[in-house]
Amino acid sequence: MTMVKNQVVLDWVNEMAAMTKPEKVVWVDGSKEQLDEIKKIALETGEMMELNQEKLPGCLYYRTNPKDVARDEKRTVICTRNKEDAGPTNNWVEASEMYARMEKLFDGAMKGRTMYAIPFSMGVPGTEFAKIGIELTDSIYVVLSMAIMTRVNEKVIEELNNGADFTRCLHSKAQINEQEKYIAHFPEDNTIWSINSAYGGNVLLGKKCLALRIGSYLGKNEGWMAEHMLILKIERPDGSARYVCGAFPSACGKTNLAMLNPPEYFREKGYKISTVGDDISWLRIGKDGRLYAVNPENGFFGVAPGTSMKSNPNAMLTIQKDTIFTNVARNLDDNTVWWEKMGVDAPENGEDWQGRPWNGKTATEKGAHPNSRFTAPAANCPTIADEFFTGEGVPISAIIFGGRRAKAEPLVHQARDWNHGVFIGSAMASETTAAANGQVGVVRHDPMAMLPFCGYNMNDYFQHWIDMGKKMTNPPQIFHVNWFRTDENDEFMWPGFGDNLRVLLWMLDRCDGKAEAVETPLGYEPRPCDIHTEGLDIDEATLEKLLSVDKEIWKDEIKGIEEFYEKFDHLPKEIVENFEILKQKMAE
Ligand code: GTP
Ligand code: SPV
Ligand code: MN
Repeated sequence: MTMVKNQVVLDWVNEMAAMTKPEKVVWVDGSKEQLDEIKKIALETGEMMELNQEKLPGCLYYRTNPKDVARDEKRTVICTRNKEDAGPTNNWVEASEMYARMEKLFDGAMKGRTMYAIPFSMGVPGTEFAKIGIELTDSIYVVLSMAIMTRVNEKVIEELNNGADFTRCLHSKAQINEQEKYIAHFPEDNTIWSINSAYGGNVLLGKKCLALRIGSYLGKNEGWMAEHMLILKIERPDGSARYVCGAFPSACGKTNLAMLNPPEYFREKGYKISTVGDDISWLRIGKDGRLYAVNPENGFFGVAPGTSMKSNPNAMLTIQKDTIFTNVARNLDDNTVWWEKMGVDAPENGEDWQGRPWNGKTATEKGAHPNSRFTAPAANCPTIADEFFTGEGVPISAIIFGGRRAKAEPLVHQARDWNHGVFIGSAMASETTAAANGQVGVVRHDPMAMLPFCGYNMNDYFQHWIDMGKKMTNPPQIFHVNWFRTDENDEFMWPGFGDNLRVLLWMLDRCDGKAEAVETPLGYEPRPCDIHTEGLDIDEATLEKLLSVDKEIWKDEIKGIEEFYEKFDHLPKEIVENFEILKQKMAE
């Protein structure tokens, strides 16, 4: 393999090794031969298990400590010199204090283990968007996952040897000690330290930690944006291609929308969907004044439960090979995987996500953890877009915000303009999910789906959105959707999944100035007749309900926004103005 010669890199790795004291340091170059060797070690030690290699070639099974099954927001910290720079929504510890605290935890944390050094790129190396990181870790799960989720190859090493800057990522699973778990970010030093977890978003440091928390900080300083957004391409029968981004909180439907399978009626007409990204977007303004997006990741870390050939066939086809399954149930008869709402019978002879004997017929508890996941190469996805591979930005026509709201939010509405859209994003709320530790199903405000991922002061983050809008001559239209509205029996009223295309088509027509809309206090909305319902069994009364805005409920919503905004001491005036307009319109 090409050797890393950059002395800054080598000094840093030596320093981290002197602190963590591993038995040895192994550089990872991403080659199949080396990854196969590393995989073998994980199978020998039991860190991971091999699944049925005929049915699921290249697939592995991984189980975490039952207390380490999701992102841990309470233990996630932004460490700056001044508290003000972390802002009102982040946990903060003064940077030097946090280094001192964590140096004690990292001291000897890798004793008897191997330290793997993984140079990786977020984005295609060599493109305008790409950023390099190096993750040092004592977890083989992390090595194999990073090789799927990021670009790990010789080009990255070449860039480092040419003097490229990099994010310094240090991870040790240590003893998976809950009390001493930290996921700490030092944006001012381009550094991330994570200890005592071995789960996804806490430890795959290229993802939420670099691509969002450090990324958003870099974006603010360098004039671009890092967002919790999917990217989707829609081709219509007239040959036009459009790209949209969507920001929904964790486990609220990004992967599913990104891989949307059009209803038969639209497929036959020639509508086609391709997937550019399912979780993270990096966005820059192009010379033409439009907003361009790339997906900096190289794989999908998707929610397993609910994924079936009916709900998301493209995801099911993506995970047939070279995939890591975490905390799902296992079928012991044929050594395959299972989860709730997979659309196939539960195993009679199985094991639940904690490895306990489990029989789907008699079980009262879930087989798979609600936040169980698959980690799969994006290249496996049947709908992956060509643009994903070039790493060049795609021009964004629409930005969609959304969340899980049983009652308050209509199926879709459109912002009057960019600043109104920024207000909508800043005020959005969603019911919490199993993707993060804590209570599930409680409504919380989650601006732009970035509450857990903004690496700096959120007041300034809102201002950055307003400022970016001012720099664009042709900004995307902004929309808000809610696939999760329920009726009086608590059943979802909207079929969701592939049928979400029906809502996307109205949006695209709005972007093209073609579709009708009515004005509501929230913005523009389609009339029921503006939504294509061909081939869908839904009556007009239901559609009307889905699109309705209940002013009584919105009295409480407004109170909720007011309370939430109290956290922020310098909200942009454009947001305040748009909130005032909403209050007036709701009172009319
Ligand atoms: P993260 O990876 O945590 O960021 O989540 P995500 O936003 O990508 O969510 P994902 O697409 O994985 O969906 C999460 C859960 O919501 C899954 O169980 C899906 O089956 C379900 N879901 C997704 N889209 C829809 C929809 O349109 N309607 C309904 N009812 N459920 C949906
Ligand atoms: C999310 O929680 O938004 C995820 C999963 O995409 S994790 O990588 O764990 O953050
Ligand atoms: Mn996510």
